[in-house]
Amino acid sequence: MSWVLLTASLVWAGAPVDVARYPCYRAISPIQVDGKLEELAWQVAPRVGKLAKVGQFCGEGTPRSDTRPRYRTEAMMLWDERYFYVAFACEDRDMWATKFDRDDHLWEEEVVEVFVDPDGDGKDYAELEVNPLNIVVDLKITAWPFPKGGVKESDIGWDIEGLKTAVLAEGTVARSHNAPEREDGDLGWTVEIAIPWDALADIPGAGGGPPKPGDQWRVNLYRIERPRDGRDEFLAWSDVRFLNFHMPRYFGVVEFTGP
Ligand SMILES: [Ca+2]
Ligand SMILES: [Ca+2]
Ligand SMILES: [Ca+2]
Repeated sequence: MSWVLLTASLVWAGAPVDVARYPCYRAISPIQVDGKLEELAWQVAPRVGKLAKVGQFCGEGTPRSDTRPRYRTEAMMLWDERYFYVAFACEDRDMWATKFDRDDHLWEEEVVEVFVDPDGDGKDYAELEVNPLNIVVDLKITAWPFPKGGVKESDIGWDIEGLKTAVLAEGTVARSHNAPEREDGDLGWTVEIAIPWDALADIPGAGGGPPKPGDQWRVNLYRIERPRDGRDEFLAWSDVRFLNFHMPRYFGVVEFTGP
């Protein structure tokens, strides 16, 4: 094998160097999924850093200097033997949702999203979305291979068995586009999620069960914010380069740490 080919295959096997990385601590205290991020474990968990706008090549000319979103979004992750925990804290002056049922197409409105590719193959992964009313949509996704990306197949009938989610809204969530609650000035919403490891065994390539300390999984965290007076904003933890969340090559690297 030539050096060029060898180098190319090494790069291909791992994550690109410029994706986000995160040390996921093992929870040092029990997590109660109630939307309140008051547990000691959350207090000591690292923040991922603020989510930023995606869309370098979105075709609408969003310049890279303009990645700052309208509102702050912070996120954290934790794990234990049973669950992968994700928390979001979303500043939002105007929370709204008009979809009220499991597996509604929440991505058409305001959501936070978690994509989990357990074996990091850049092909099969789980997608979970939660809206400000704590409604959930979950899907099993197969993406087109890099560089095309995008959804090749999706199974919205798949549900994450044993999933726990909670939202704490500070303010009022408007339930229609013109509800008076859209004008009353909100503070934001926090989301607390527990995904059972066992449920992720349904993803092709996943081994099932919890990771071992030192394991690295590919994960991305997103938010969609749709203001009344401005452009919709698509935010990511690990920049996916395109206005397409389904670019698993650019998901972040989450390393699960011991003890
Ligand atoms: Ca809690
Ligand atoms: Ca909003
Ligand atoms: Ca589902």
